[in-house]
Amino acid sequence: MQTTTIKIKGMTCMGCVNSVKNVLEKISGVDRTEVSLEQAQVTIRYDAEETGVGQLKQAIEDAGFDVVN
Ligand SMILES: [Cu+2]
Repeated sequence: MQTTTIKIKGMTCMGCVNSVKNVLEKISGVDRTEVSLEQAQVTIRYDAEETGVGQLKQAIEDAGFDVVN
């Protein structure tokens, strides 16, 4: 398992937090996500053989948010 932290722009409420969580947890290989509204970021634990940072970032952007890093 691998862990990455991605900075996100555009989350304003718990609804946004849940949206980000939901899209990420639908990706196969994603084990656990922890979204922080205050820190505007998500920490994702994932299986690097099934998914990667590119796909994770894409899913966040597809959900309507901006990836900062
Ligand atoms: Cu919101």
